[in-house]
Amino acid sequence: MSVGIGIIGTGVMGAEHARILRHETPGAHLVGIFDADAARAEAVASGATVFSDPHSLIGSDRIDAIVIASPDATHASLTRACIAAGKPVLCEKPLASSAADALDVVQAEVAFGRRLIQVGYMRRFDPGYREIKRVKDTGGLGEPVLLHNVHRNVRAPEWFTGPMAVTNSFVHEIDASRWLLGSEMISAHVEAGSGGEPLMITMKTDKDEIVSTEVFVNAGYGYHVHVELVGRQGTVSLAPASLTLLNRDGAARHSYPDNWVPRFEEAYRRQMAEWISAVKAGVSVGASAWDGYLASAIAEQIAEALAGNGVARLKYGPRPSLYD
Ligand code: ISE
Repeated sequence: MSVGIGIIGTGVMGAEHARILRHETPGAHLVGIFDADAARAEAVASGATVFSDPHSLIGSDRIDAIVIASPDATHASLTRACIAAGKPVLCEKPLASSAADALDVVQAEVAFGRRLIQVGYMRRFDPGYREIKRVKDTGGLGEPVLLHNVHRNVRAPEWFTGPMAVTNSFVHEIDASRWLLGSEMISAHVEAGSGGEPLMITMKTDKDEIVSTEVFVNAGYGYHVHVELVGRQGTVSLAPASLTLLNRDGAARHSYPDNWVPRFEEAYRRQMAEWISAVKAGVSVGASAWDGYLASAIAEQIAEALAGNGVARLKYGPRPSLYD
């Protein structure tokens, strides 16, 4: 059986998900598209039905599962509509634009009684991140003590407002750090450079590990994501993600992409393939709604700390048994 997919939102990520589904994902086919900008939806549709509103797409009996890639503020209500329709959903990060809204989605899924939501924290599917996790999980570093993350964008997207460097960008490192270490974050400290960036965020985990992250969304030179895990017996880090090394004029040059789509191309592909297999098998993979809630709840508290004294004792409720 081929899974019929609907995509809501055809900006950078929605268009990329449509491309991956169409050309690189056996076992699924693109049935329908919705975007608030109908011309943009038409441009991506090429044969798929363009719906005039997201709710008729979610309700269509030709659509088995939904990808949500619309603006952050719409994620929670659309995800709840998918739960109400009993359909699996791959929702782009963040799960919601506030912790309260993300918790509301979690509660809706718990009331439904079965996991339907995967949040698009795609670093969990990146071959380099997976190798770091494998090395750590097989004891190759000894006891982990420190995780260094770097998250640099060429420039902030024009739709970035307020603390989105935390709630839209840094959420990735919250999720990746929890997943890599298998730890929960308990406190945080944040400092901003002059003019508001870069941000330097330090978190402490429930196993006393330190997680440091630089977030610099206007770094200028390229899209650059890095991570190094330090253990008592060694360290493991991502190798340069560049496809080539150019030797010229007395220098060796790796190249950087302009944004996350080429950098995480393989992660997006694997994320889609594993999501489709999980939908078929009725199981779940990747970041759950609970993981999505925690990323948003921690980000919100760090954004508040950024506007205050820089310190946060992180608070969140107990994990429902659905996510054990
Ligand atoms: C963007 O929305 C993403 O998800 C990218 O992966 C991230 O690196 C970027 O900072 C975000 O704005």
